Amino acid sequence: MSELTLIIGNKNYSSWSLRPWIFMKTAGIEFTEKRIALDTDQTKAQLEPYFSNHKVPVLLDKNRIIWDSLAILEYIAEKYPDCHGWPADPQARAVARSVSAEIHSSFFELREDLPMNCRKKFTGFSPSSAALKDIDRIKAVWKYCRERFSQKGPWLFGAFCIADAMFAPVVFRFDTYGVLLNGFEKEYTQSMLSLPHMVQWKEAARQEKEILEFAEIKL
Ligand SMILES: N[C@@H](CCC(=O)N[C@@H](CS)C(=O)NCC(=O)O)C(=O)O
Repeated sequence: MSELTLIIGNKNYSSWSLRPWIFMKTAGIEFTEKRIALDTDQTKAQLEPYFSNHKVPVLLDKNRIIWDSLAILEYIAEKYPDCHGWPADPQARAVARSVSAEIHSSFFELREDLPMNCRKKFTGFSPSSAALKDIDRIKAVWKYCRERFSQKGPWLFGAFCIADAMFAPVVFRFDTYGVLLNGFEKEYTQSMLSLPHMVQWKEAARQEKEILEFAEIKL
């Protein structure tokens, strides 16, 4: 058994869980996965031991408990210096940290209006003007990174790094709600959706039976 355990929520809905999961899978870091279904009568008690305010994801490393997706990713980058958590170039790294912090602390309208729901596919969904502002900012962030730092690969900073993992749930959201994308935005989302582990996550999401009504948008 691996020394690391990653506690995640429902794959269909838990956007925050996807971030460390996809990064660790893509980096080839072994871990045991423990899924706790959210919003059930048992969820609170099941998450009680981890001091995470009853939220996922949580990483367990022997007697250490690390919660919050970005903190987990930082911990992994430090524990495995060769996993390419952050770009090697200091300027690229500073921007990668900035955009990761931004996606972590912003875009509330997008989260509210376009909840992650991997197994759904909407046609004719119109984001609110507030959500559109978030979407436009995300596209601008991708453009900024890609124009400056992505000479050596399809990802925001060339090689896949924590910043890409932070944006992975947004890619599922854009796909689910049919957000209009151009040129490099389409290429970037296509690269992300084609990652074998993204395909695997979505397939597992499809197998899940739970329905969280608050995350189901009715057109
Ligand atoms: N900032 C935290 C947010 C974690 C979070 O809100 N997780 C959601 C699932 S995606 C959760 O556990 N919700 C359960 C609840 O709030 O009861 C992180 O990045 O890990």
